[in-house]
Amino acid sequence: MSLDTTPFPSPASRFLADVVDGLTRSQKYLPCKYLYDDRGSQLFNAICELPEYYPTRTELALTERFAPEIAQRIGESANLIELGAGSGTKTRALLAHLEDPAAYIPVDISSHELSRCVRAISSQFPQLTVKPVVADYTGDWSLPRLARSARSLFYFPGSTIGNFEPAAARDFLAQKAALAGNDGALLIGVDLKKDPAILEAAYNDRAGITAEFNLNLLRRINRELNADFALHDFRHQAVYNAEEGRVEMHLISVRDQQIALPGHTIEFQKGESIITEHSYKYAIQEFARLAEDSHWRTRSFWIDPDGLFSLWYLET
Ligand code: AVJ
Repeated sequence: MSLDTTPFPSPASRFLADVVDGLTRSQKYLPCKYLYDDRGSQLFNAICELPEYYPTRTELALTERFAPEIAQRIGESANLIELGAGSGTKTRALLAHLEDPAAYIPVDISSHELSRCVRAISSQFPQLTVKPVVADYTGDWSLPRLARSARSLFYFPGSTIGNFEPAAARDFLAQKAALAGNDGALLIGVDLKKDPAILEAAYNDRAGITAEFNLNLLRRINRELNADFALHDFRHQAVYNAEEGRVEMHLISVRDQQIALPGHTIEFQKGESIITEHSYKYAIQEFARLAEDSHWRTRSFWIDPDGLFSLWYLET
C-alpha cells in the first residue's frame, strides 16, 4: 500500500474541478458556497447590515419577538445544531430563551467563522456545552457524541435553504428529518416571494457591497487556482427570475475575453454571464409543501408585518 494515494481529492483540486466543470457549461456557473472565503464572509456580514438587505434584520426581529413561544414549543434540553455558523446574533436571541439546552453544535466550513461564533456564544452563555464541527454541512459530516436523552433541534436561519435547487432542498431537509429521528425539530428561516423591485434592490445595493462580494469569487479563483481574471472586466448584476422564483447573481463579461486556468482556457463573449448564486424565494404554500414533502410537519410559522420573511417551526 502506498502512502501518497488518498481516497479523497484535496480541497484545492475539488475547487478546481468544480470551477472547470461550472465554467465549461453553456450557461457558466460557479457553486455559491465558494463565495465564503474569509473576505467573502466579511463582505457577507457587511451585506447583512445594508439598508436594502431586509432578510437579516427581519428574521432577527421575528426571532426576538417570538423566541419565548418558539422556546416553549421546543421544550427542555435540546441539542441545538446550527447549519452554518454565521455571526450568531440570531442564535443568541434564541438561546437566551431556550430552557436548559443540552449542547450547541455549530457546523461551518470556515474554522475562522466558527471560532468567532464559539467565542461570541461562550461569552454570553459560559455554562453552555459547545461542540463546533468544521465541515461543509452540504456534504458528508457526522454529529459529535451527544446526550441521547436530548432531542435534536436543527437550526437553519438566513434563508440559506434558498440556495438549494428545490429538489435538492427537499432531499436536504428530508435527510435532516432522518438524522433528527422521532422527536426531531427544525427551526428554519425562509425568504418570501415579493415585489421584484424589493428583491432586486436587496441584491444590487447602492454601496456596491454585494458587487464586491460577488467579484471576490474571481479574486479567490485567481489566488487559489492561479487564474487570471481581471475583476474590472466583469460586472455584478442580480436579477429576479419570476418563472423560476429565484434571484440570480451574475458576473457579466464586459468584453470578449479568454481566461487561463491550469490546463484550461475559458472563452467569454461580451455580455456572457457566470451565475454565482440562486436564491429561491417561497410563497407560504410552497414552503409548507416542501416541508411536507421532506417529512416535516409544520407546527407553526411566523411572518413579519410587511410579509417579507418567514420563520418556521417543524417537527418530524
Ligand atoms: C445567506 C445565502 C441566504 O441568498 O440572500 C446575500 C446570500 N447573496 N446577498 C441570500 C446573499 C447576496 C444570502 N444567503
